[in-house]
Amino acid sequence: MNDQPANPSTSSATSSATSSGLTALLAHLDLSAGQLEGQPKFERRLSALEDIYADKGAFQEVIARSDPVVYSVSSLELGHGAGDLHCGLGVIQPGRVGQEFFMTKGHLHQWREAAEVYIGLSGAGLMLLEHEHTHEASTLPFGANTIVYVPGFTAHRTVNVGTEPLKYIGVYPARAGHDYGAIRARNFAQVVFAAPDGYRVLERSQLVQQSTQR
Ligand code: S6P
Ligand code: ZN
Repeated sequence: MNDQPANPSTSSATSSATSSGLTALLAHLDLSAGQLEGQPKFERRLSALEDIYADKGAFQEVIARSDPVVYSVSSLELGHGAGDLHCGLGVIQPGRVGQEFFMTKGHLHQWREAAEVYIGLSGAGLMLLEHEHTHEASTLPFGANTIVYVPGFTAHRTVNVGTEPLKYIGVYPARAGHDYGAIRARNFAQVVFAAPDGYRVLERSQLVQQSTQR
């Protein structure tokens, strides 16, 4: 699977949506298959996500047994012009690596100004947000019947804290692109752990201190 989703947009490109005619603008959601019918879908398996988990021992234990699909995204990318939008249907499976839940890799947009709207369809999750410059971090509830607006310059990661698949749609500028590099280097400042009553959110710096004090 390609680590870096395609970003074919340029501000001078013409919109393929308008050039292919208005009849081509309808897409059907197959929610049970987690697929936008007739559109491409990629799957991210656990083996591609080692960097994001704090407990490397727990990661090795899970991966020794199997390499499950953690999440998939089926994308609708009709136009590539400066004003066009893309969207993706994301499905994060329920599961854990040690005390951490299945979650997305997380990214900033290559075009930093690009915002995104996340629309929760089903399941129970969280959205981790972190501003690239101010480093303000926030973890918002996200799932069925919620919408999260992700502003520009804000890294975002989605976490499934429930027992069923977390399904959502993200809508973003066609030219947004993905930048995984900055997040890979330092990871998100907030970490979500399973707790008897659901989950708790910790600062990663707290986590490092705790493990070095042991
Ligand atoms: C794209 C949008 C989503 C994510 C998807 C997977 O801007 O935010 O479609 O690509 O949730 O997350 P990630 O971090 O692996 O791209
Ligand atoms: Zn995004």
